[in-house]
Amino acid sequence: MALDDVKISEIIIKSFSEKLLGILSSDVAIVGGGPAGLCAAYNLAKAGKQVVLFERKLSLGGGMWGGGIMFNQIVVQDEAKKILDELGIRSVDAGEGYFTSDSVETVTKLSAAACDAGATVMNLFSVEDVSIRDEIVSGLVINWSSVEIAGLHVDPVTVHSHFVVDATGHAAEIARIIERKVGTKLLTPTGGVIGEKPMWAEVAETLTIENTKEIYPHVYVSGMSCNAVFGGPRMGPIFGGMLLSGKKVADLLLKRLEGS
Ligand code: 48F
Repeated sequence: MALDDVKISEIIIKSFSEKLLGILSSDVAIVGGGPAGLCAAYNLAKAGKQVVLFERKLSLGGGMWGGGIMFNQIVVQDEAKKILDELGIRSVDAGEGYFTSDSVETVTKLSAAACDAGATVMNLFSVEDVSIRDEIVSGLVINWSSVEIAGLHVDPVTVHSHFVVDATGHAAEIARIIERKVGTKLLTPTGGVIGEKPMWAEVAETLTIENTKEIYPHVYVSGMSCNAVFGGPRMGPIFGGMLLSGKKVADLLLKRLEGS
């Protein structure tokens, strides 16, 4: 077969344009492709929902690749082991309810599961704003990460989504955008982003799951951003809470979508 360079360009441009048109409206738009966002995407797409996940970086996985201090192993507690098992991620029993798995295997199998389930992944996109109608978030404003990184003055475009998940990790970027633009109207005790507290894995893991909830009409938090928003501690390289939070936000949204 003779290869035509321009034909290759045409295939990429046409198929990507179709993909982009396909995400102009979704059931759930997830911001952040770390463990929480990926687990949410997998569970929502598996249930047949139209899911798009935006990730600023080239690769999915967020803070999971490097395990702890670049030792590429992660730890999960026994409550989360069933998620590893469901995805075929091998783990080793480290005793006393702790399990450990290879972080690269965990990221890649979680990412593959989200894609296989039907989630559309838009890497290299940054969410830089939200769209709000009648005090409900109705979509996201997106731009190429390269535009953001280069500081270019290029306007973004808007996509519609019934629900948004802020899975942006420590930065809690979507919550902070809403706080900055509409004032202290978040569904937190202060109405704003409270900010994360120092490391304390046990409390942090519990609070992450407890605070996986709606923080503004049609916006939910999942993963480490729950603790940043509600003032919980950080947890370091234990990842069960991230996976369980992703599963919880998917369950909450499935109920909302079925009721709407
Ligand atoms: O940080 P990240 O892995 O969040 P997570 O899923 O997990 C947290 C853990 O990795 C770790 C921890 C637990 O042990 O404390 O930090 O809650 O993934 C967040 C992803 O969101 C992307 C960012 O590049 C990262 O991959 N992200 C952040 N802001 C934006 C974004 C944005 N505005 N637009 C697109 N992507």
